[in-house]
Amino acid sequence: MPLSSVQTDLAFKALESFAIELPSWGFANTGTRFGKFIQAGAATSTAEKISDAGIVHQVTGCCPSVAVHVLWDFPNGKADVPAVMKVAAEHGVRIGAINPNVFQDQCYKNGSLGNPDAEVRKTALSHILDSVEIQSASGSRDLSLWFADGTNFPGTGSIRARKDWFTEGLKTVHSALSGNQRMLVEYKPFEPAFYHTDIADWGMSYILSKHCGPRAKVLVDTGHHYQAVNIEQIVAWLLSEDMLGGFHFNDRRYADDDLTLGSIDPYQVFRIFYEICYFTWERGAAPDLAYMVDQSHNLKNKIEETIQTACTAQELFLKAALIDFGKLAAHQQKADLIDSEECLREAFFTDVRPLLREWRKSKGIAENPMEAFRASGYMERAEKERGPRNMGAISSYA
Ligand code: LRH
Ligand code: MN
Ligand code: MN
Repeated sequence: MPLSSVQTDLAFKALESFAIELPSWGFANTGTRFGKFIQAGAATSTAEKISDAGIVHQVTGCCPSVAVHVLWDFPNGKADVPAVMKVAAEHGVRIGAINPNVFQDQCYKNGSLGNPDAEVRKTALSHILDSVEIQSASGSRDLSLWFADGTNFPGTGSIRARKDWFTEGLKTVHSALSGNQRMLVEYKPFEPAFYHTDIADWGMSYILSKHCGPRAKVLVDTGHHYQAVNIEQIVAWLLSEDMLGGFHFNDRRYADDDLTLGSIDPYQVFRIFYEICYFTWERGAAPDLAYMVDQSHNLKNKIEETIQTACTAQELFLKAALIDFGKLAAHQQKADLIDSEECLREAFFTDVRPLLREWRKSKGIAENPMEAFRASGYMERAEKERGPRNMGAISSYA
Protein backbone atom coordinates (compact mmCIF):
# COMPACT_ATOMS: atom_id res chain seq x y z
CA MET A 1 0.00 0.00 0.00
CA PRO A 2 1.55 3.42 -0.90
CA LEU A 3 2.26 5.64 2.09
CA SER A 4 0.46 8.95 2.58
CA SER A 5 2.36 12.21 3.08
CA VAL A 6 1.31 12.12 6.76
CA GLN A 7 2.99 8.73 7.08
CA THR A 8 6.06 10.01 5.26
CA ASP A 9 6.29 12.94 7.71
CA LEU A 10 5.87 10.54 10.61
CA ALA A 11 8.54 8.30 9.15
CA PHE A 12 11.05 11.13 8.70
CA LYS A 13 10.42 12.31 12.28
CA ALA A 14 10.93 8.77 13.57
CA LEU A 15 14.19 8.42 11.63
CA GLU A 16 15.45 11.79 12.87
CA SER A 17 14.80 10.67 16.44
CA PHE A 18 16.60 7.36 16.08
CA ALA A 19 20.31 6.95 16.74
CA ILE A 20 22.14 3.78 17.63
CA GLU A 21 25.57 3.61 19.26
CA LEU A 22 28.31 1.32 17.95
CA PRO A 23 30.65 -0.75 20.14
CA SER A 24 34.36 -0.13 19.60
CA TRP A 25 34.97 -3.82 20.31
CA GLY A 26 32.82 -4.83 17.33
CA PHE A 27 35.54 -3.69 14.90
CA ALA A 28 38.51 -5.61 16.29
CA ASN A 29 39.41 -9.23 15.62
CA THR A 30 37.47 -11.35 18.06
CA GLY A 31 36.82 -15.03 18.24
CA THR A 32 35.15 -17.79 20.11
CA ARG A 33 36.85 -19.63 22.94
CA PHE A 34 37.91 -22.20 20.34
CA GLY A 35 39.81 -19.87 18.06
CA LYS A 36 40.14 -16.60 16.24
CA PHE A 37 40.06 -16.17 12.46
CA ILE A 38 41.96 -13.01 11.71
CA GLN A 39 40.71 -10.42 9.23
CA ALA A 40 43.40 -8.32 7.58
CA GLY A 41 41.34 -5.14 7.75
CA ALA A 42 40.07 -5.42 11.33
CA ALA A 43 40.89 -2.53 13.63
CA THR A 44 44.09 -2.91 15.65
CA SER A 45 43.85 0.17 17.87
CA THR A 46 41.31 2.46 19.52
CA ALA A 47 41.85 5.02 16.77
CA GLU A 48 41.13 2.44 14.08
CA LYS A 49 38.01 1.22 15.87
CA ILE A 50 36.76 4.78 16.05
CA SER A 51 37.63 5.37 12.41
CA ASP A 52 35.57 2.27 11.48
CA ALA A 53 32.64 3.52 13.55
CA GLY A 54 33.02 6.87 11.80
CA ILE A 55 32.66 5.36 8.34
CA VAL A 56 29.55 3.45 9.44
CA HIS A 57 28.05 6.71 10.70
CA GLN A 58 29.06 8.48 7.50
CA VAL A 59 27.19 6.00 5.28
CA THR A 60 24.18 5.36 7.52
CA GLY A 61 23.70 8.73 9.23
CA CYS A 62 22.39 7.09 12.41
CA CYS A 63 25.42 6.07 14.50
CA PRO A 64 26.85 9.27 16.00
CA SER A 65 28.55 7.70 19.03
CA VAL A 66 30.90 4.88 19.98
CA ALA A 67 30.77 2.85 23.19
CA VAL A 68 34.19 2.16 24.63
CA HIS A 69 35.57 -0.57 26.88
CA VAL A 70 37.98 0.98 29.35
CA LEU A 71 40.73 -1.65 29.46
CA TRP A 72 40.64 -2.24 25.73
CA ASP A 73 40.39 1.40 24.63
CA PHE A 74 41.93 3.45 27.44
CA PRO A 75 45.01 1.46 28.54
CA ASN A 76 46.28 4.57 30.37
CA GLY A 77 42.90 5.41 31.88
CA LYS A 78 41.83 9.03 32.04
CA ALA A 79 45.07 10.21 30.46
CA ASP A 80 43.87 8.77 27.13
CA VAL A 81 40.65 10.79 27.08
CA PRO A 82 41.84 13.89 25.14
CA ALA A 83 43.47 11.80 22.38
CA VAL A 84 40.45 9.51 22.04
CA MET A 85 38.07 12.48 21.96
CA LYS A 86 40.19 14.12 19.31
CA VAL A 87 40.16 11.01 17.10
CA ALA A 88 36.39 10.72 17.58
CA ALA A 89 35.85 14.34 16.53
CA GLU A 90 38.06 13.81 13.47
CA HIS A 91 35.82 10.93 12.44
CA GLY A 92 32.56 12.76 13.07
CA VAL A 93 31.50 10.73 16.11
CA ARG A 94 31.64 11.14 19.88
CA ILE A 95 32.47 8.91 22.82
CA GLY A 96 29.38 7.10 24.08
CA ALA A 97 28.88 4.70 26.97
CA ILE A 98 31.89 3.91 29.13
CA ASN A 99 32.23 0.20 29.91
CA PRO A 100 34.46 -0.62 32.88
CA ASN A 101 36.11 -4.01 32.64
CA VAL A 102 36.15 -6.02 35.85
CA PHE A 103 36.12 -9.47 34.30
CA GLN A 104 39.40 -9.90 32.50
CA ASP A 105 42.19 -9.54 35.03
CA GLN A 106 43.45 -12.55 36.98
CA CYS A 107 42.28 -11.11 40.29
CA TYR A 108 38.65 -11.48 39.17
CA LYS A 109 38.71 -15.28 39.07
CA ASN A 110 36.16 -15.40 41.89
CA GLY A 111 34.34 -12.22 40.96
CA SER A 112 34.66 -8.47 41.18
CA LEU A 113 32.13 -6.56 43.31
CA GLY A 114 30.80 -9.95 44.44
CA ASN A 115 34.18 -11.41 45.32
CA PRO A 116 34.45 -12.83 48.88
CA ASP A 117 37.85 -11.10 49.15
CA ALA A 118 37.35 -7.47 50.24
CA GLU A 119 40.63 -6.45 48.59
CA VAL A 120 39.43 -7.62 45.18
CA ARG A 121 36.10 -5.84 45.70
CA LYS A 122 38.08 -2.70 46.41
CA THR A 123 40.18 -3.14 43.25
CA ALA A 124 37.03 -3.57 41.16
CA LEU A 125 35.34 -0.57 42.74
CA SER A 126 38.36 1.57 42.19
CA HIS A 127 38.46 0.62 38.48
CA ILE A 128 34.77 1.50 38.15
CA LEU A 129 35.31 4.83 39.91
CA ASP A 130 38.23 5.54 37.55
CA SER A 131 35.80 4.77 34.72
CA VAL A 132 33.41 7.39 36.12
CA GLU A 133 36.28 9.87 35.85
CA ILE A 134 36.73 8.88 32.21
CA GLN A 135 32.98 9.31 31.81
CA SER A 136 33.19 12.85 33.24
CA ALA A 137 36.29 13.80 31.27
CA SER A 138 34.77 12.62 28.01
CA GLY A 139 31.35 14.13 28.68
CA SER A 140 29.75 10.74 28.32
CA ARG A 141 26.36 10.26 29.88
CA ASP A 142 26.24 6.54 30.53
CA LEU A 143 28.35 4.13 32.52
CA SER A 144 27.51 0.69 31.21
CA LEU A 145 28.00 -2.00 33.84
CA TRP A 146 28.26 -5.68 33.13
CA PHE A 147 29.62 -8.18 35.63
CA ALA A 148 30.80 -11.69 34.88
CA ASP A 149 30.48 -12.48 38.60
CA GLY A 150 28.93 -15.75 39.67
CA THR A 151 29.78 -19.25 40.81
CA ASN A 152 30.18 -22.50 38.94
CA PHE A 153 29.02 -25.11 41.43
CA PRO A 154 26.24 -25.26 44.02
CA GLY A 155 27.21 -24.13 47.49
CA THR A 156 30.50 -22.54 46.46
CA GLY A 157 29.51 -18.97 47.32
CA SER A 158 26.94 -17.16 49.43
CA ILE A 159 24.41 -15.81 46.97
CA ARG A 160 22.99 -13.45 49.63
CA ALA A 161 26.36 -12.12 50.78
CA ARG A 162 27.36 -11.50 47.18
CA LYS A 163 24.10 -9.63 46.59
CA ASP A 164 24.90 -7.42 49.59
CA TRP A 165 28.43 -6.74 48.31
CA PHE A 166 26.99 -5.79 44.93
CA THR A 167 24.48 -3.47 46.54
CA GLU A 168 27.19 -1.76 48.57
CA GLY A 169 29.58 -1.41 45.62
CA LEU A 170 26.99 -0.16 43.18
CA LYS A 171 25.67 2.38 45.70
CA THR A 172 29.18 3.81 45.95
CA VAL A 173 29.34 4.03 42.15
CA HIS A 174 25.97 5.79 42.11
CA SER A 175 27.13 8.37 44.59
CA ALA A 176 30.11 9.21 42.36
CA LEU A 177 27.83 10.23 39.48
CA SER A 178 26.83 13.82 38.85
CA GLY A 179 25.12 16.06 36.31
CA ASN A 180 23.19 14.03 33.77
CA GLN A 181 25.25 10.89 34.29
CA ARG A 182 23.57 7.53 34.60
CA MET A 183 24.65 3.99 35.36
CA LEU A 184 23.10 1.17 33.36
CA VAL A 185 23.05 -2.23 35.02
CA GLU A 186 23.21 -5.12 32.54
CA TYR A 187 22.11 -8.66 33.32
CA LYS A 188 22.96 -12.03 31.83
CA PRO A 189 21.68 -15.45 32.93
CA PHE A 190 24.89 -17.44 32.50
CA GLU A 191 28.39 -17.43 30.99
CA PRO A 192 31.10 -17.23 32.05
CA ALA A 193 29.63 -18.48 35.34
CA PHE A 194 27.73 -21.71 34.82
CA TYR A 195 25.91 -22.26 38.09
CA HIS A 196 24.73 -18.86 39.25
CA THR A 197 25.37 -15.34 37.97
CA ASP A 198 25.07 -12.53 40.50
CA ILE A 199 23.02 -10.28 38.21
CA ALA A 200 21.21 -12.90 36.17
CA ASP A 201 17.99 -11.24 35.06
CA TRP A 202 16.09 -7.98 34.80
CA GLY A 203 14.56 -8.40 38.27
CA MET A 204 18.01 -8.48 39.84
CA SER A 205 19.17 -5.45 37.82
CA TYR A 206 15.97 -3.68 38.80
CA ILE A 207 16.38 -4.39 42.53
CA LEU A 208 20.02 -3.31 42.57
CA SER A 209 19.21 -0.18 40.55
CA LYS A 210 16.37 0.70 42.92
CA HIS A 211 18.71 0.33 45.90
CA CYS A 212 21.18 2.67 44.22
CA GLY A 213 18.94 5.58 43.27
CA PRO A 214 17.44 7.49 40.36
CA ARG A 215 20.52 7.48 38.13
CA ALA A 216 20.56 3.69 37.96
CA LYS A 217 18.55 2.00 35.22
CA VAL A 218 18.32 -1.45 33.68
CA LEU A 219 20.22 -2.31 30.50
CA VAL A 220 18.59 -4.98 28.33
CA ASP A 221 21.02 -6.92 26.13
CA THR A 222 18.77 -8.81 23.72
CA GLY A 223 21.14 -11.80 23.73
CA HIS A 224 21.01 -12.21 27.49
CA HIS A 225 17.81 -14.21 27.89
CA TYR A 226 16.72 -17.81 27.74
CA GLN A 227 14.92 -18.81 24.58
CA ALA A 228 11.30 -18.52 25.70
CA VAL A 229 11.59 -15.25 27.60
CA ASN A 230 9.19 -12.53 26.45
CA ILE A 231 11.73 -9.70 26.09
CA GLU A 232 9.20 -7.12 24.95
CA GLN A 233 7.19 -7.68 28.11
CA ILE A 234 10.29 -6.91 30.17
CA VAL A 235 10.70 -3.76 28.07
CA ALA A 236 7.06 -2.76 28.62
CA TRP A 237 7.31 -3.26 32.39
CA LEU A 238 10.55 -1.36 32.70
CA LEU A 239 9.15 1.48 30.61
CA SER A 240 6.09 1.68 32.78
CA GLU A 241 8.30 1.83 35.90
CA ASP A 242 10.70 4.38 34.32
CA MET A 243 13.50 1.90 34.90
CA LEU A 244 14.64 1.16 31.36
CA GLY A 245 17.98 2.77 30.56
CA GLY A 246 18.86 1.27 27.21
CA PHE A 247 19.74 -1.72 25.08
CA HIS A 248 22.58 -3.79 23.81
CA PHE A 249 21.24 -5.02 20.49
CA ASN A 250 22.32 -8.22 18.82
CA ASP A 251 20.63 -11.43 17.74
CA ARG A 252 21.01 -15.02 18.79
CA ARG A 253 19.84 -18.48 17.91
CA TYR A 254 21.05 -20.28 21.04
CA ALA A 255 22.54 -18.17 23.80
CA ASP A 256 24.67 -15.01 23.85
CA ASP A 257 25.69 -15.49 20.22
CA ASP A 258 26.23 -11.79 19.40
CA LEU A 259 24.90 -12.28 15.85
CA THR A 260 23.90 -9.48 13.50
CA LEU A 261 20.74 -7.73 14.66
CA GLY A 262 17.62 -9.18 13.06
CA SER A 263 19.52 -11.98 11.32
CA ILE A 264 17.58 -14.64 13.21
CA ASP A 265 14.38 -13.02 14.46
CA PRO A 266 13.58 -9.54 13.15
CA TYR A 267 10.04 -9.80 14.54
CA GLN A 268 11.52 -9.93 18.06
CA VAL A 269 13.28 -6.62 17.53
CA PHE A 270 10.15 -5.15 15.95
CA ARG A 271 8.09 -6.19 19.00
CA ILE A 272 10.55 -4.39 21.29
CA PHE A 273 10.32 -1.24 19.16
CA TYR A 274 6.54 -1.58 19.09
CA GLU A 275 6.43 -1.39 22.91
CA ILE A 276 8.63 1.70 22.84
CA CYS A 277 6.70 3.42 20.05
CA TYR A 278 3.36 2.62 21.68
CA PHE A 279 4.63 4.15 24.93
CA THR A 280 5.86 7.18 22.99
CA TRP A 281 2.49 7.58 21.25
CA GLU A 282 0.60 7.43 24.56
CA ARG A 283 2.92 9.83 26.40
CA GLY A 284 3.53 12.21 23.50
CA ALA A 285 7.27 11.99 24.13
CA ALA A 286 9.89 9.33 23.59
CA PRO A 287 11.47 7.66 26.63
CA ASP A 288 15.10 8.52 27.24
CA LEU A 289 16.84 5.33 26.10
CA ALA A 290 20.35 4.50 24.96
CA TYR A 291 20.17 2.29 21.88
CA MET A 292 23.48 0.51 21.57
CA VAL A 293 24.81 -2.33 19.46
CA ASP A 294 26.72 -5.11 21.20
CA GLN A 295 27.72 -7.64 18.61
CA SER A 296 30.83 -8.98 17.03
CA HIS A 297 31.06 -11.91 14.70
CA ASN A 298 34.44 -13.36 13.93
CA LEU A 299 33.74 -14.37 10.31
CA LYS A 300 31.72 -11.54 8.78
CA ASN A 301 33.42 -8.34 7.70
CA LYS A 302 32.98 -6.23 10.79
CA ILE A 303 32.19 -2.89 9.19
CA GLU A 304 29.74 -4.41 6.73
CA GLU A 305 28.08 -6.38 9.51
CA THR A 306 27.68 -3.17 11.48
CA ILE A 307 26.16 -1.42 8.46
CA GLN A 308 23.68 -4.29 8.17
CA THR A 309 22.81 -3.89 11.83
CA ALA A 310 22.39 -0.12 11.71
CA CYS A 311 20.12 -0.36 8.64
CA THR A 312 18.12 -3.20 10.14
CA ALA A 313 17.63 -1.25 13.36
CA GLN A 314 16.40 1.75 11.37
CA GLU A 315 14.03 -0.38 9.30
CA LEU A 316 12.53 -2.18 12.28
CA PHE A 317 12.21 1.00 14.33
CA LEU A 318 10.53 2.70 11.40
CA LYS A 319 8.09 -0.18 10.89
CA ALA A 320 7.12 0.05 14.57
CA ALA A 321 6.78 3.84 14.39
CA LEU A 322 4.36 3.45 11.48
CA ILE A 323 1.86 1.34 13.45
CA ASP A 324 -1.54 2.97 13.52
CA PHE A 325 -1.66 3.28 17.31
CA GLY A 326 -5.06 5.00 17.42
CA LYS A 327 -6.59 2.12 15.55
CA LEU A 328 -4.68 -0.40 17.61
CA ALA A 329 -5.77 1.08 20.94
CA ALA A 330 -9.42 1.00 19.84
CA HIS A 331 -9.14 -2.63 18.77
CA GLN A 332 -7.37 -3.57 22.00
CA GLN A 333 -10.13 -1.92 24.01
CA LYS A 334 -12.70 -4.13 22.32
CA ALA A 335 -10.38 -7.14 22.51
CA ASP A 336 -10.53 -7.52 18.72
CA LEU A 337 -7.85 -10.14 18.49
CA ILE A 338 -7.43 -10.40 14.74
CA ASP A 339 -7.70 -6.69 14.04
CA SER A 340 -5.30 -5.74 16.85
CA GLU A 341 -2.71 -8.21 15.70
CA GLU A 342 -3.16 -7.13 12.09
CA CYS A 343 -2.14 -3.57 13.06
CA LEU A 344 1.27 -4.99 13.99
CA ARG A 345 1.51 -7.32 11.02
CA GLU A 346 0.53 -4.59 8.58
CA ALA A 347 3.38 -2.42 9.88
CA PHE A 348 5.88 -5.26 10.10
CA PHE A 349 5.30 -6.35 6.52
CA THR A 350 5.41 -2.83 5.10
CA ASP A 351 8.52 -2.38 2.97
CA VAL A 352 10.05 0.75 4.50
CA ARG A 353 13.21 0.65 2.42
CA PRO A 354 11.95 3.17 -0.17
CA LEU A 355 11.21 5.58 2.70
CA LEU A 356 14.66 5.08 4.10
CA ARG A 357 16.17 5.80 0.72
CA GLU A 358 14.15 9.03 0.57
CA TRP A 359 15.27 10.01 4.06
CA ARG A 360 18.92 9.36 3.18
CA LYS A 361 18.58 11.47 0.06
CA SER A 362 17.12 14.28 2.16
CA LYS A 363 20.22 14.06 4.41
CA GLY A 364 22.62 14.10 1.48
CA ILE A 365 23.89 10.58 2.11
CA ALA A 366 23.96 7.63 -0.27
CA GLU A 367 20.68 5.78 -0.71
CA ASN A 368 22.44 2.45 -0.23
CA PRO A 369 24.94 2.54 2.66
CA MET A 370 26.50 -0.83 1.87
CA GLU A 371 27.15 0.11 -1.73
CA ALA A 372 28.52 3.49 -0.65
CA PHE A 373 30.89 1.81 1.77
CA ARG A 374 32.09 -0.68 -0.83
CA ALA A 375 32.61 2.07 -3.38
CA SER A 376 34.61 4.17 -0.92
CA GLY A 377 37.72 1.96 -1.05
CA TYR A 378 37.92 2.20 2.77
CA MET A 379 38.24 -1.55 3.30
CA GLU A 380 41.01 -1.97 0.73
CA ARG A 381 42.96 0.85 2.36
CA ALA A 382 42.37 -0.62 5.83
CA GLU A 383 43.52 -4.07 4.69
CA LYS A 384 46.67 -2.62 3.22
CA GLU A 385 47.51 -0.54 6.27
CA ARG A 386 46.41 -2.94 8.98
CA GLY A 387 47.18 -6.20 7.20
CA PRO A 388 50.82 -6.43 8.29
CA ARG A 389 49.80 -5.86 11.90
CA ASN A 390 46.97 -8.35 11.71
CA MET A 391 48.50 -11.05 9.57
CA GLY A 392 52.23 -10.72 10.06
CA ALA A 393 54.74 -8.85 7.88
CA ILE A 394 55.15 -11.62 5.26
CA SER A 395 51.68 -11.24 3.79
CA SER A 396 50.90 -9.72 0.40
CA TYR A 397 49.45 -6.75 2.26
CA ALA A 398 52.89 -5.50 3.20
C1 LRH B 1 28.71 -9.61 28.04
C2 LRH B 1 28.53 -8.37 27.19
C3 LRH B 1 28.75 -7.09 28.02
C4 LRH B 1 30.20 -6.79 27.74
C5 LRH B 1 30.26 -7.10 26.24
C6 LRH B 1 31.64 -7.19 25.65
O1 LRH B 1 28.28 -10.75 27.36
O2 LRH B 1 27.28 -8.38 26.57
O3 LRH B 1 27.93 -6.06 27.57
O4 LRH B 1 30.57 -5.50 28.04
O5 LRH B 1 29.52 -8.32 26.17
MN1 MN C 1 26.10 -6.57 26.34
MN1 MN D 1 26.75 -10.34 25.82
